[in-house]
Amino acid sequence: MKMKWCIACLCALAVSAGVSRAADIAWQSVFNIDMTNGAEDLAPGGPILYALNVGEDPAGSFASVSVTNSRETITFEAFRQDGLGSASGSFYTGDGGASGNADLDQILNSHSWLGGTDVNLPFQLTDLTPGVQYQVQFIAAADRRSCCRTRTQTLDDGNGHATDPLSREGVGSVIGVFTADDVSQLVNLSGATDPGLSAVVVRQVPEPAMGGLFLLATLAMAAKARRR
Ligand SMILES: [Ca+2]
Repeated sequence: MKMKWCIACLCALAVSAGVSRAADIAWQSVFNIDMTNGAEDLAPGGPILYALNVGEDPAGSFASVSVTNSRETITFEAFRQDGLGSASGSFYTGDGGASGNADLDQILNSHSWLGGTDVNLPFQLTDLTPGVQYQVQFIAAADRRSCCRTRTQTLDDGNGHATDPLSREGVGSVIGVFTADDVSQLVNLSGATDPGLSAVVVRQVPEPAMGGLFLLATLAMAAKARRR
């Protein structure tokens, strides 16, 4: 596994009490990735720490996939973790999914999941700097097959702050902001059946000088989400 993939770790089998410390996460409203201009729904922010194409095979043809929107290009590194189910195929596009961006479609066509009923998948964001404010965007397992499209997954910080359910067929996404209190941050992903993820983007919250621009972009996205 390349080092840059080690900065985030899906600890599927166990998370000991010693690494479960986590700061409070302020979650925004859950929304679905737009099916015409989906790349614009990759949230703007400060410098990117890492972006993961969760479920993609690092040894395969899509080890690195870059998505360009009107603001920037974000490079997603393929990421899989032992202990989780992982698959790349046509889970999103095979049954009518289309984000309007072929690269984002590729990212949505792979996901990792923890199999079972009412299971809890602990996701560790690592390589953080204590005291720094981060923004994390999660995109749920994208899966529009008849077997699985109605499944949902919910994220929480372990401190009582949970999102609304993220849709698999939506595809659901959510943005959270937290100030790191350690070098890692635990996020729990839970669901009635096989909760999973397609992608994660971790970036810093912009410096104050950029705050006005960031605020405008965030407000525009929030307004867009409300219209859906
Ligand atoms: Ca993926």
